[in-house]
Amino acid sequence: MASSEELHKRRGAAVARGVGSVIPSYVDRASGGKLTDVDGREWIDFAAGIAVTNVGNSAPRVVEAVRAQVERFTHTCFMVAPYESYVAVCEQLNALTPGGFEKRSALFNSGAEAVENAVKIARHATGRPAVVVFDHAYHGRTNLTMALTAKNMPYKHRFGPFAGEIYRVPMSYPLRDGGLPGAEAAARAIELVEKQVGAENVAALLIEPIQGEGGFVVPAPGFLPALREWATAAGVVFVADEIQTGFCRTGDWFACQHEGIEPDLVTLAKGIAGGLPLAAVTGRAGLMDAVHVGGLGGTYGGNPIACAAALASIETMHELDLAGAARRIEATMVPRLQAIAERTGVVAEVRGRGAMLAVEIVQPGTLTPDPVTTAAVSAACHAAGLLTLTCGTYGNVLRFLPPLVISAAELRRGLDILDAAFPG
Ligand code: PLZ
Repeated sequence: MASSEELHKRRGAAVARGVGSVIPSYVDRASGGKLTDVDGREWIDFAAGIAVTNVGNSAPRVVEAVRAQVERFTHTCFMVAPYESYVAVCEQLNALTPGGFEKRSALFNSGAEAVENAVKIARHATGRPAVVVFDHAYHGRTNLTMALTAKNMPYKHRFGPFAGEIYRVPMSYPLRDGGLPGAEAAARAIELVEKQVGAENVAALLIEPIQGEGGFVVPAPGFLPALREWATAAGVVFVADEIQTGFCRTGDWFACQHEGIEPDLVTLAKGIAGGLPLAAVTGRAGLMDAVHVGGLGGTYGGNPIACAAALASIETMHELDLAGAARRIEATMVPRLQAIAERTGVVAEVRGRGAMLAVEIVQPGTLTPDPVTTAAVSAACHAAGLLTLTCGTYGNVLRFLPPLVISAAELRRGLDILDAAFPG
């Protein structure tokens, strides 16, 4: 087998430079909470392929379901010749997502595509043009979703012009807004929308209930419910982007459940199918069915292999109680992260929910972001065999997204490496 070093050389001559990688090691195999690279080195996985392999890599049920489906048929295109598993995935999503009302779903390939379609549906159903998004938001890399995403580098720089009718308002970010109560932070955002856009022009309000790439920002309690209430009164479609937070990641099936809110539409991807590419928009039947026949679709959306994997992943989440597993991961990790914060003085906040946790790193005694220390800690983790990711508008958030099936021993080992990677 070629070594990582050899593969990296070949890559330089074959793969476009614009596609980056966090580590220079090439994967040979992966399962549970571990990756093994082609050089035989083992990594503890605190990334889960960016919150995708919630059920673990090559989860037994997923492997079995994919194998069986590949043997039956690989692709017919649901828009040409439909099949049961697409319908079954939609039934599952309609039942699992928050909201007791009648729902419909449509399946796509990537998170960005799901977000694009949620905007299409909201605009079509309301006949309104505007979309409200938040500071630090991340919704994807396609043209419309670049416009919805906040951060310039690396996502948007020199890739414009962007789609119009997107309006950005302040997020509730307790560490950086003086702990503004949720209802007040919502009122601040709503006033901007009403004064600068006009509620009657707004098709959708799009928000990650806990922000992902933007820094694992958990809004103050009451923020999401106040926005939900305003959207209802204003006839605005409330879209929750649960692409990173969904499927047991935060200790419940979906992050909206922690605040008891019911979105009109929810966008889903990542954890849905145990690593196979699948995404969805699920929501109120009246909105979803407003679109004319043929108005939604795509060649691969709801591919049968991805659908088989999704059904097996959802079954695994039930069977292993992975929401409970995420809560147990939180209970193990948070005290360790807090101890690191107290020891080093560079952590301004430990935050997140379930197995979606992060530390925000600053210059001691200030709120000045310290992306240099953040990168150094992450590099020290990588050198010691722990796969971690950074995020945040200021590049100063170290985030932890272990597969929910990580063993207690692997989790402990990862935390020991992390502890040793911090200065002091
Ligand atoms: N919405 C909330 O987290 C994807 C992006 C990694 P796709 N996040 C990881 C990168 O640098 O490209 C994401 C998300 C939220 C939408 C998306 C987009 O999902 O499947 O990457 O298109």
